[in-house]
Amino acid sequence: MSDTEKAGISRRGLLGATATGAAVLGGMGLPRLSLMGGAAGLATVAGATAARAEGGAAIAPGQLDEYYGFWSSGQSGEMRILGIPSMRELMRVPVFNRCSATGWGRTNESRRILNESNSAETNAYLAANNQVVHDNGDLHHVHMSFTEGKYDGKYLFGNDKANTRVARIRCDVMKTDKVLEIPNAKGIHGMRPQKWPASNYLFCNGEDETPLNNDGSTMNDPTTYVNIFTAVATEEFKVAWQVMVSGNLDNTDADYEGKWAFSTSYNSEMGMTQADMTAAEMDHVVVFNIAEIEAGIAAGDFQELNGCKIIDGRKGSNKNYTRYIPIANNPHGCNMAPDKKHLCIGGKLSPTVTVIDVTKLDTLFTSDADPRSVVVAEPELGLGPLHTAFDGKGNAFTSLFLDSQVVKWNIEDAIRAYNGEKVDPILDKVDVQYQPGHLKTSMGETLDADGKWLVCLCKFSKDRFINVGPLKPENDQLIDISGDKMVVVHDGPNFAEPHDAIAVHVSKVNPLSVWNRQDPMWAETRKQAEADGINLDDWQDSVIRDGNKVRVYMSSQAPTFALDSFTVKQGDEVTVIVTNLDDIDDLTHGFTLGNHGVAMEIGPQATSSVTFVATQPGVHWYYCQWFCHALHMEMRGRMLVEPAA
Ligand code: CUK
Ligand code: CUA
Ligand code: CA
Repeated sequence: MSDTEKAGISRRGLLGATATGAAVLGGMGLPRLSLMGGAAGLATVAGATAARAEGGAAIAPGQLDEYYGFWSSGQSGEMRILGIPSMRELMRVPVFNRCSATGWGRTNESRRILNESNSAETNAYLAANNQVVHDNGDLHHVHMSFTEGKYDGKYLFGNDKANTRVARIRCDVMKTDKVLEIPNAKGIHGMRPQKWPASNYLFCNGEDETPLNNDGSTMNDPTTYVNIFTAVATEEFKVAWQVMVSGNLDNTDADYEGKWAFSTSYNSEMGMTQADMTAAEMDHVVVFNIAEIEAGIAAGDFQELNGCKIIDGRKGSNKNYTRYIPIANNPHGCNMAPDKKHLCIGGKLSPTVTVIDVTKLDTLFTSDADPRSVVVAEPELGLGPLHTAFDGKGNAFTSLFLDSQVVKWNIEDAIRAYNGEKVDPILDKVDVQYQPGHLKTSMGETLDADGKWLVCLCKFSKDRFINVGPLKPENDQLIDISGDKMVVVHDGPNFAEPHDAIAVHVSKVNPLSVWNRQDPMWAETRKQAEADGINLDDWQDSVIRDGNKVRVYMSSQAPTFALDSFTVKQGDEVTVIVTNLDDIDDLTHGFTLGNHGVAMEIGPQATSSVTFVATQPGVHWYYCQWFCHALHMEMRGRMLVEPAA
């Protein structure tokens, strides 16, 4: 038994003996505080509510937030977690991006997830361009899974408009566990989980039109172009079915009965230039009839392409799969109210929001009713209405991009006005800074909408912050909507570029603090270890040679790696597998190998691995890059690369 091994075991014994860990860690290394303790946690949440009642968004040091804010990050490709109302950024979860800190996109475990569903074309493209994964993503929308119209705290989902993918994030560990490249569609934009009875489907809009067989045989004839709406089965994370539609698809939402999905289209013209895309007076909302589509699939009324079943839901297909409701030119947002009845479509180029009564939609499938007969209100709210959010009390909040305002309006009043009564549905307007896109209310896209907070994601921060150069931050503003008047209480600068966010009450989410050793994330790695005769759950300090492949197993425990050196030969393909045997809160280690572009996070009780070819003879130090202990600087070792003969 080596000295390090002895040290490791005794240290583990010491930590294991103290269930709380905090006191021991404080004595050994850095002082650590547990702020999450049951009674203390509840007290601080109550404190946050008190602060709001006083009209401020301030959360004092040591106080906890009442809501998780799950933020998209647009072209940054990640998901971010903020606290609401403090607007403090708490965590970044890499999804479609590569991450220097955690090794997402570099570790074997993350590459398996990122590449699992790649098409043959994507793999050929990556190989030809010396890429192992796509380096970017454009994550516009984050939504949580539902059970019976309420958040169930199980998964979060995100879209990648850039590379036609969707991803699933596990809420127990806040890590991405599935990435799916969607065949046949192009540019997944709008994305929503089904709300009722549960999120069995994830609905995904293909925004960009292409020929269905996009192999170059026809390119310049837009009449051969189609757009594809996809339902992904959320547990298997595979395409369940697809629908071919007329016009492109922008944003989407689902109802509270599990009957419908809806998508806005700004290019019903199938224009290939901006002038052509805005030429028609009316575009449309597509209504998808879920039961009819499922029946059509079961009856075999589909064509199969790239492993997906595609139903024809285009205009004039004379089937009951879809209906098209005309909406003024170039609509954008698509938001279902928690009253279970009203769907709000943002007019964008029209100053109106169109309100559709979804309980009337059956008539469009069972009679020749005018598709516009389901429109029950169309209030004129201001310039550039994009997205709408709800307070659960019958009021709606719409972002006005061109007016740089949020408008609060009452849905029932808008319906009365549409029916000719003299009533102004607009209750309040507040200036925001500047040009807002999405806005989200606390719990507002669920039956638990509580009308406390509104987050308004402004596309520009114009004059709000000191100048940081030509590239400016966006501005996520927090608005108190608990009273009659909306009050802007916080400016939150943010990096490129949140499109959407959700505010989820802390009672709905309960992440782990320590990984489960049997987590499926590293099941493949565990299989290899078993084949190599290694027990990943115990202290490991083994180097296994398998031809020119070398597998280096080392566990870690603050502040040591099981191996303080290992030797390989120049040209070897080396896989380093690190298991963090520390099993206490917040004790993450890392593994960074100097001059090799290799770094990864290894959370408490996690296993991570990374593979590289050792091309450079000589001495190379590796170290733990997560400050974990008073002796963290000393948590390092050497890789010795013997020159090739
Ligand atoms: S979209 Cu960006 S502001 Cu992608 Cu939901 Cu409307
Ligand atoms: Cu382990 Cu720093
Ligand atoms: Ca249009």
